[in-house]
Amino acid sequence: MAPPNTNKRCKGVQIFRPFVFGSTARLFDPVTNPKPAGTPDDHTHSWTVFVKGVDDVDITYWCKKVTFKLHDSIPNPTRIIENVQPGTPFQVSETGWGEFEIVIKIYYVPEASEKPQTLYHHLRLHPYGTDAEKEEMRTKGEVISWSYEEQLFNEPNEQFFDLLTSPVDRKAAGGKGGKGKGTKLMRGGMVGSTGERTALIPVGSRPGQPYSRETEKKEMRRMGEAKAKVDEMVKEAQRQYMDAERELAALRQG
Ligand code: SLL
Repeated sequence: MAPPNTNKRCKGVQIFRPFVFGSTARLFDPVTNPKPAGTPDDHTHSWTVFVKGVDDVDITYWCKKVTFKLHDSIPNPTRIIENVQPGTPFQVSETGWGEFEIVIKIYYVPEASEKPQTLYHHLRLHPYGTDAEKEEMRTKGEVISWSYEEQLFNEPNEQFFDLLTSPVDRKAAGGKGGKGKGTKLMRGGMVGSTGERTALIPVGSRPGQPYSRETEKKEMRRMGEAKAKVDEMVKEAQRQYMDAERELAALRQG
């Protein structure tokens, strides 16, 4: 018998889920980051590339598998990561000497009936950005290149919609199954008090977890200030233009 048609799309519905991807790299240093035995001589850094939930919230209910295509100079460059513990990153750690583009492919759970999606990440080993940002990376001893992303599910089918919005089984999701609190999943208000899966990001930031409503507000303030500055520059340019026009008119009359 044919299976029931569970592939009906939820018309007009869009659901998004935040996640983070990127890399963290550290220079080898005899004290702070010693080279593991057997590491080739020309390798200067250790690094990790990952895809994970914001604040390590579980994403395995929609993301089933992630492949990372590394540089061809690296032994078996296509790494397949699946069956991760809910609430832990999909990640690959390596050592090396050079920066390159990593092709990240995200595969969805079968219920989604969605084709995999490709992301590109430039592995950064060396401090970059403004002088202040470079200095901060040197001081911390870590080169961080992370991006916040939102996975959009457009008109998910009914079965997947239920999965996306159903209450979290904390035990299955790596928690302690009801007993005890403070599982990773509950941190930062990512899972509502009723336990449903949500798209909320945490209220505040903490080290290693920069994505929050607080950062968002700061960023908006920064953009507001930048816009005010640009508006002022436009006004100043208009004033100069009017002055020049007046000067020109006076010269023509004279
Ligand atoms: C460059 N376009 O020339 C880049 C290539 C390749 C980095 C960087 C090898 C690690 C290994 C490694 O770090 N490759 O041998 O496992 O800078």
